[in-house]
Amino acid sequence: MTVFEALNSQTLPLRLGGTAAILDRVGVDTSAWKIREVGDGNLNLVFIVDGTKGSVVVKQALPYVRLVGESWPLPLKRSYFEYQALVRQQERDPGMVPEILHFDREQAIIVMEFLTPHIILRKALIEGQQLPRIARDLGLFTARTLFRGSDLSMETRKRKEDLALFSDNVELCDITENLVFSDPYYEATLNRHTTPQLDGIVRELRADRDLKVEAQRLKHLFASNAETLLHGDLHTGSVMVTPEETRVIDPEFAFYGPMAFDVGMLLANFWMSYFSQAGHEKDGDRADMRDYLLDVVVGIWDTFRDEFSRLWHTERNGILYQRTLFEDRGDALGSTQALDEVLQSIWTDMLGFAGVEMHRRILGLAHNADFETIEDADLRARCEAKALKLGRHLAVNRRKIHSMAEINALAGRLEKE
Ligand code: SR1
Ligand code: MG
Repeated sequence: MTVFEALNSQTLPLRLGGTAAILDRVGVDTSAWKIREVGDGNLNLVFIVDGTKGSVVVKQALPYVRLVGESWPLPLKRSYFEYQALVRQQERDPGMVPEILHFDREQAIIVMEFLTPHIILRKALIEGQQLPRIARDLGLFTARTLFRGSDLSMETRKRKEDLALFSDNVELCDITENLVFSDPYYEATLNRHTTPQLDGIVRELRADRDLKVEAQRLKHLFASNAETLLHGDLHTGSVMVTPEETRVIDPEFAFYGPMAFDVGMLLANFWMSYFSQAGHEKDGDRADMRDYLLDVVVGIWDTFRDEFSRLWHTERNGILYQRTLFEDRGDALGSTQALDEVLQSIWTDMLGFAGVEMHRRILGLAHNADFETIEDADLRARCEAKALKLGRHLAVNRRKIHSMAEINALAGRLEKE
């Protein structure tokens, strides 16, 4: 049996220096490799390897949660699901994920293209950068991956095989089920809100019966609606950008779940960025940045809806809403009616998922840098409180919300409070 060994800068060339695809990209002289561990995520080791010819990224899963330590074991197989998800995402929206050069299942290592000069989208937004492509790229990515990984598109046997394959990503689903849908709404041991000024609103939210019922409904949906292959952790830290290019990384939470989950998590992170901007105004007013972020939210949703609709009319070859019931019988209106209903249900659930994501990033274990890097605790609390209020509104009132304009107007009013 092969023994797992966590890489370090000494062992990495020994482990990977015999792999042609890597040597080809980095250069054959392994003694010239410069290796940096740059992982700042919650789970894994990430190295950048620079050689005479070029660079690669080496990602290795650890057998525990890096954020917490060895007391929280986490299986290495998540690396296999990440690899499988990257392969599918590349097929479903070519060019939107990093190229994979090598995968070692036993050592839980994925070697991939080094994206440069890309930076993490969350960092770019904190710096106040406006990326012109992200709304369209992310709207297309979500529509294409979610549609093409579902029963609307896939051949039934292939989809059921995939459903079985990813259903083993249990421990990562378990993290989301607890950290997103349950922990924020009671005094869970892992919770930490870093801002005591929020104690009052946190008490209110945890006593809010309507909110807790919605959070549990959403959890039910997440756990039981195996609709499509999700990225599973699609936040602004899982996107790398330049002004010209957008790439999606880190799908280790991939599994079959509701389409609305990826879209909701993604949009939540833009709304959080919106409320955090006031904490990053040292170098000047961020009014333009706030307008930009609300435009991005509208752009992602509009692009998602339009692309999903296009795929519905052109690629609907799966077992659901089959053509022989509609178009082939001259009833194109029937399929359009079904599409409207599917989109309406994605819209409603997406808002709910966005709401709980906003809560868990402030109240739960895993926070985000948008708020965490605001040093002034009073200011941070004011920013976070606005996000908590919007999150509550989205989760509880999602069935009564009809447009992005309505939500963005509320965000604007909260921002002015
Ligand atoms: C214990 S893992 C905490 C969070 O980090 C990941 O990026 C996911 O968002 C997860 O919920
Ligand atoms: Mg991640």
